[in-house]
Amino acid sequence: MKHLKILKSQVELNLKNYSLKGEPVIRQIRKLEDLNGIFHDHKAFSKMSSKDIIYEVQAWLPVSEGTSGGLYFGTTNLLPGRVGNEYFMTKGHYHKLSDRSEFYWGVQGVGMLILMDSDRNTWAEKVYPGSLHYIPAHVAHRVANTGNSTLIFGACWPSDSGHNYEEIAQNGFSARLLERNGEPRLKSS
Ligand code: S6P
Ligand code: ZN
Repeated sequence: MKHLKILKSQVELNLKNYSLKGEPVIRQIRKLEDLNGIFHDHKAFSKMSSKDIIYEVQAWLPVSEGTSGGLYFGTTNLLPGRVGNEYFMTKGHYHKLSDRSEFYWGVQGVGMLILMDSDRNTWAEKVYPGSLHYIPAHVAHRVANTGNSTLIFGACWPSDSGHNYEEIAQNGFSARLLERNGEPRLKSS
């Protein structure tokens, strides 16, 4: 019975490094080998250490996956680096229920949120501490780290959205974020 009780939430967010503490918190690590096929320079990719960690996600999923009306909270730590001239980035996905939207926000470091609509128009928003991003329904999303330090961003999404990674794994985004003369540029692929 919670009536009249003053409680402490079961999960805490460390506001400095955005790590989550408590139960239940899930952790998911993505190594370079998990990102096989997403970078365009296969030769550069094959010369790199496949066991290197590229990003780690921590999330609090308070209700079971697929529950309508619930929310999930996650944080992603994306390391700096490049495969050839392409920045380290997350796999990227549409939502399985594609009409579900999401918020991202920048916490530490700099990067780009790369977005692609269902007509395959691709654009990007700068990510930096305090940047806030509304990812509309039917828009694929991924984040690239364009800086020299770990990029940390937060995310909040509906518990019934699910992830559709297959579409991006098969067809990619219609543009790539590449480094040119020290600057990130979106280039049609
Ligand atoms: C979940 C949310 C994030 C990403 C994370 C990794 O909907 O968008 O927590 O899962 O940033 O990206 P990805 O594309 O590998 O799931
Ligand atoms: Zn998402």
